[in-house]
Amino acid sequence: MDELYQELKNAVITGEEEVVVSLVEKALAQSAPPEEILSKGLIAGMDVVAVEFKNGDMYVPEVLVAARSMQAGNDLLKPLLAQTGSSEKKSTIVIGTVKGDLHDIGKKIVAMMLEGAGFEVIDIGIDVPVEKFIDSIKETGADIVAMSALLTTTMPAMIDVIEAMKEEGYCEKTSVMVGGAPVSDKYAKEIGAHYAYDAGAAVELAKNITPR
Ligand code: B1M
Repeated sequence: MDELYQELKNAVITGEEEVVVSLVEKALAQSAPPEEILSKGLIAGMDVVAVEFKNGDMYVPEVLVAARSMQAGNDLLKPLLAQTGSSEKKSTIVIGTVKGDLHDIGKKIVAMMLEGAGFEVIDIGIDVPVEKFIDSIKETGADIVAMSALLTTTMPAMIDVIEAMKEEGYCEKTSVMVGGAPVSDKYAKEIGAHYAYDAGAAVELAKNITPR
């Protein structure tokens, strides 16, 4: 089975969606536990992608293709994991691009990489108003709220969300993570959030700031 997991991991890294799907099916046919296929095949592959992307050895299109292939495999496993109740409780992350901002691509990559790393990710889209962030935290009991902004003019919307979280009493329980091209570590500190430079760093950060 180790050989099959290695093949699956490599297929995720190279983004061969059809190969990923057929290897997941093959592993299931051989009675491999779904959580093992997820961790030793799919997540193991995305872990490599995260590191390579962070180091500049992989580029956006390759990451998107890898993440898509990982998701295709994950889609086969999801119902089985839910059915058996065998999926261990994963941290939940609500992610969105802040109000006034329509940039989607980077946020999507971050969301897919987080999902690839085993987090439960709820992507609430772009141009997300404060109330939608708060409602989503309320509904999901999110461990982390992750906000993306690509415009200098929309960065302050992150502060609005954090202020609303304080008012609603969520800041104790829910960590805040921010990112996007104009956002910096300094800015994140000023507004009381954690900062990740890119999708690989976001995965590392999320692992560090939530109990798993
Ligand atoms: Co716009 N845009 N755009 N744009 N756009 C930028 C951001 C800009 C830098 C271009 C420029 O002028 N050089 C500039 C912003 C200037 C500024 O404010 N500093 C700009 C502008 C001005 C605008 C408009 C105002 C243009 C206009 O209409 N006059 C307008 C605004 C619309 C709006 O949002 N209200 C606009 C519109 C658009 C399009 C719709 C055409 C399109 C977006 C399409 C889409 O997303 N579906 C678009 C695009 C594509 C860009 C550029 C060219 C590329 C952005 C991108 O997707 N990068 C961009 C120029 C640039 O960045 N070089 C630009 C690839 C992506 C993988 O990287 O999003 O940075 P990025 O995500 C990275 C990291 O930032 C990080 O990880 C990701 C992966 O590594 N990251 C996080 C992102 N979110 C994170 C969250 C985290 C952690 C890390 O934790 C939560």
